[in-house]
Amino acid sequence: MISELKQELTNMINDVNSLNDLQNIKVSIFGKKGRITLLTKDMKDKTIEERRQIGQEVHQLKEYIEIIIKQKELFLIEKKINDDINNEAIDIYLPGMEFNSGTLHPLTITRNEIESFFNSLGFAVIEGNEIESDEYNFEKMNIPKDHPARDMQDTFYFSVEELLRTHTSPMQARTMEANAPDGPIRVIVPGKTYRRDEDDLTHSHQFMQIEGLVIDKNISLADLKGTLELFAKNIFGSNTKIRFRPSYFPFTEPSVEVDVTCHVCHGQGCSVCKQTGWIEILGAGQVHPNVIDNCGYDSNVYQGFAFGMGVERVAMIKYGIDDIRLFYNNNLNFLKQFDKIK
Ligand code: FA5
Repeated sequence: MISELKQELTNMINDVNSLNDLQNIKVSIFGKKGRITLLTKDMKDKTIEERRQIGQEVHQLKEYIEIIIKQKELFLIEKKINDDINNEAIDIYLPGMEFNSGTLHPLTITRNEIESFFNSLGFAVIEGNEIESDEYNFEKMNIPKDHPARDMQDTFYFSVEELLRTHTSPMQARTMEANAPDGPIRVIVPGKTYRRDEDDLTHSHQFMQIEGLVIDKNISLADLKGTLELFAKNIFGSNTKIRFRPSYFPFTEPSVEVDVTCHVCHGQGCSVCKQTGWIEILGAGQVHPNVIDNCGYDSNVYQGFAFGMGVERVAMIKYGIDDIRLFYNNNLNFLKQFDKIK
C-alpha cells in the first residue's frame, strides 16, 4: 500500500509544471489532512510491532518525497528564469547595446574656446535677444534711418520696429544702459545674427557673432590691440600676427578691420588668403562718444573699445574649412570629424 502511494505521489510531482502547483501538492501531502500525515492517523489501534513497522516505512517515504519535491522545486525555478528570458521583450541578461553619442558642433567648440579665453581675461559672457528693435539694432548704434550703412545690413523684419538682429552690437547699448552712469564693463556677447545676404562660400543669411565690449576710464586703442593680439595667438597659435586696417563703423571712432596671418601660408601669400598673406576676422574700434553719451555714460570720463567677430570665420580659419554652408547642412561625415575636439 505504501509502495503504491509512493508511486502515485512520485507521478504527481513529476507531472507538476509550476511552483504554485508544487506548493499545493506539498500541502496535500504534508498538511494536516495530507496523504502522508493520514498514514499515521490510526496508529493507536495498532500493535507495537505494527507501529514500529509503519513508522519506519512512513519515515522513509517522507524523506524520499521531500527530496524529490526539492529537486522539482529547483528545476521549476531554473525553468522560470529561462522562460522569463525567452518571453520578456527586454533581455536584462544580455550586455547593453552601444549608444552612439553625438559630437559638439564645430561652431559650439569654437564658441566655447573663445568664451573660455575671454573668461580668463575677466570678461563676463552675456546673451541678447535675436529679435531686436530698430532702435537698438540701428539708432542707438549711431545708424539713423537714412544712413547708408543700413544698406549693408538689410534683414528680416517682423514689423517696421521689430527685426532679426544684423549684429550683436545692439547689446553694447543694452549693457551700457544697464550699468550707466558709472562703473567698468567687460563683456562678450555670443549669439546668432541674420542678414539678407546671398549664401555663398563665405556668407550665410544666418551666422554667429561674438561682440566684445570694454568700458572704463583711460581705455585706448592700445588696449584693444593687446587684447586681440593675445586672442589671435591663443586661438590660432603663438606665431600668429595681427594687423589693423583703417575702416568705418558708425558706432566706433576710430574704426579698424582686423586681419590675422593666413594659417595656410603663414603670411607668404596663397589662394586661401588671395595672395595677401592676411585673413580678415573682425571689425572693431574705440566706442564712439555719441554711443557712450546716448547710453548714459559721460564720454568725457569713460572710453571703451568694442569688436565683433564672425564665429564661422574663426572656425573656418582654425580648421581649414572652405565653405561656410558646411556648418549648416547637417552632413554627418563633416560633423563626425570633430568628435576628438572638446
Ligand atoms: C559688424 O557686424 C560690426 N557690428 C562689428 C563691430 C563690432 C565693429 C563692434 C566695431 C565694433 P561686419 O558687418 O563687418 O561688422 O561683420 C563682422 C563679422 O561678421 C565679419 O567680419 C564676418 O566674419 C561676419 N559676417 C558678416 N556677415 C556675414 C555673413 N553674411 N555670413 C557669415 N559671416 C558674416
